[in-house]
Amino acid sequence: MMTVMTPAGTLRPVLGDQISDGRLPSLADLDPARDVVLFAEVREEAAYVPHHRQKIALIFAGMRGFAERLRQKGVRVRYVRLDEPGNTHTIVGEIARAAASEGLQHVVMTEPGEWRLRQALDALSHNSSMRLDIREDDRFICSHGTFQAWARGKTTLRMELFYRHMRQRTGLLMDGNEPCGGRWNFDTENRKRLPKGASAPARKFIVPNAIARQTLDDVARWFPDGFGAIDTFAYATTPHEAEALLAAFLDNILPGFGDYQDAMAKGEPWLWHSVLSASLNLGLLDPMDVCKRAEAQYRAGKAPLNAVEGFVRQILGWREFVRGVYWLRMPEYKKRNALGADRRLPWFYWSGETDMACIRDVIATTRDNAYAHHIQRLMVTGNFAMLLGVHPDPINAWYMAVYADAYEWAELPNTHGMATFADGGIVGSKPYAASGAYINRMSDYCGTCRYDVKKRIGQDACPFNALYWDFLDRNRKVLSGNIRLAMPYKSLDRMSAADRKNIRLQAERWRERFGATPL
Ligand code: FAD
Ligand code: DLZ
Ligand code: SF4
Repeated sequence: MMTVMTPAGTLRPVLGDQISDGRLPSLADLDPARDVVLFAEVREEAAYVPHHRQKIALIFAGMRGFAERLRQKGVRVRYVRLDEPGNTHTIVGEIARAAASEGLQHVVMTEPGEWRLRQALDALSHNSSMRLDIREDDRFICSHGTFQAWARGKTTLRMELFYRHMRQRTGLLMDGNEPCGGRWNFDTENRKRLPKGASAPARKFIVPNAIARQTLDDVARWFPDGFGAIDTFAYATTPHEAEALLAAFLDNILPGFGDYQDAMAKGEPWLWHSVLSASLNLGLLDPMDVCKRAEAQYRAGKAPLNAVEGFVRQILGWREFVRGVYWLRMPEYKKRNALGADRRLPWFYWSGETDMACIRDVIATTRDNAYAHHIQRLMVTGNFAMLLGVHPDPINAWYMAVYADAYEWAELPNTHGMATFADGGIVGSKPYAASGAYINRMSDYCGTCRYDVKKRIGQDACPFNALYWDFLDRNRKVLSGNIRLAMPYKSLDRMSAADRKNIRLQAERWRERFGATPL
């Protein structure tokens, strides 16, 4: 009797930030009759930095929900829980284990978002007999090839020029060959301080579904001492929930997005921000769809151009740009430390125990919500770590750990490039260094702070002030030639030698006091 051999199927691992029903390149040609889709909760991913518990729960709930939806479609799913006996606790270990036990030699997956995992997968492919096909992640608007072609021959990479290029390529917010409204950028209209008494619009939050609730219980049990509150979890874990958040944002919040984009207010974690980064980065939302729907609000007269352009620039511009820079410059990019920073990160970044009202508020929302908005990340925690001279590694580890949206392709260029200037000017043309005056201008923090924002020296002086001038003084060799810093260096040079010495001593006292000691 003749036996008919069906060709072996394919193992299709799906990573925790690949929760994209119907849009994942590695599942495009899935054969439900023969293929196996693999999900693996593993300690290596969950613990290579001490992730916020909401971030772990978000990813595991996203994976569990996606696995369930695939099963309901008749797909064979192998789901490895964190507590499953035999779990090797690495992605590559679980791929090898699944391939062996399912008898599958062909593995197809979508490229990972982080360099270290790409390296591990390449090593697996070289060291085993299995055939590993890694497909490009087309859930971004700009492909690797398009970014490389744009960057070729350029000595500096500037987001603004990349963004204009992408507007032209995609036709987003274009009227023919011209940008809508005759301008590419409405930033100057987007720097308003929040008026007294004004409060942010009401926003929609997600009540965790059954899978998310079970996952939150598991994560609370598995990571009892992990960072961050867990019972305040309100993230979308399914495409349906993310769609509800997006729709509510477009209707109720987008119209005011531009005006207060740079503002900060005590006890107001969200203001007019979209809080969609975790959904976008998990794969629940498609960035091009989000941009097109924001544009449609403008075209329908439901949101002003400064708001829509500001929002589209964040996604089409910044999000795609930082990813492009990451893949263009890794692995060398991560080793950069242009300012020779060498200090420890103060413990209050984890505990929130500080008298600095601005930092205390940002750490509070970070712990409660695994979220802080961009200006808080950039001008409060990022700026302060840079002024102190904290080494880039602990800063990166902190940003990777504490935010629900943190993946290295987005986190590293923002931290190394924008917040700390560790990359020496690849992402930004100057460090975003600022004294307390900036925070006072853009927020209501200083009014309730125990420190005096107007003072530079003394125990009750705002620590940002002496640290700011000391930062400029210490880094004179690298920074004083930067034309965009000409004004502050002029002010510094007008100070007497005694003033500069006092600033240096005061800055050193702050470093000691905050535990920013040499590594
Ligand atoms: P909104 O203000 O509503 O902006 C809309 C969307 O634009 C965001 O959802 C996000 O997808 C995108 N976006 C905006 N700014 C940026 C940016 N600079 N880079 C990339 N995308 C952007 N963003 C991450 O997604 N992951 C990170 O790990 C991350 N780490 C950061 C670290 C530092 C030090 C800094 C300064 C910024 C970091 N950002 C990161 C960028 C930005 O702060 C967050 O994307 C934003 O705060 C998310 O909140 P939101 O969704 O309300 O954004
Ligand atoms: C962040 C994360 C965590 C905490 N846990 C897992 C996991 O257990 N399994 C998994 O497949 N992915 C996880 N992730 C997401 C990965 O770290 C992410 O896919 C890579 O960093 C690439 O962006
Ligand atoms: Fe922050 Fe200084 Fe203002 Fe206090 S006085 S809130 S430390 S900027």
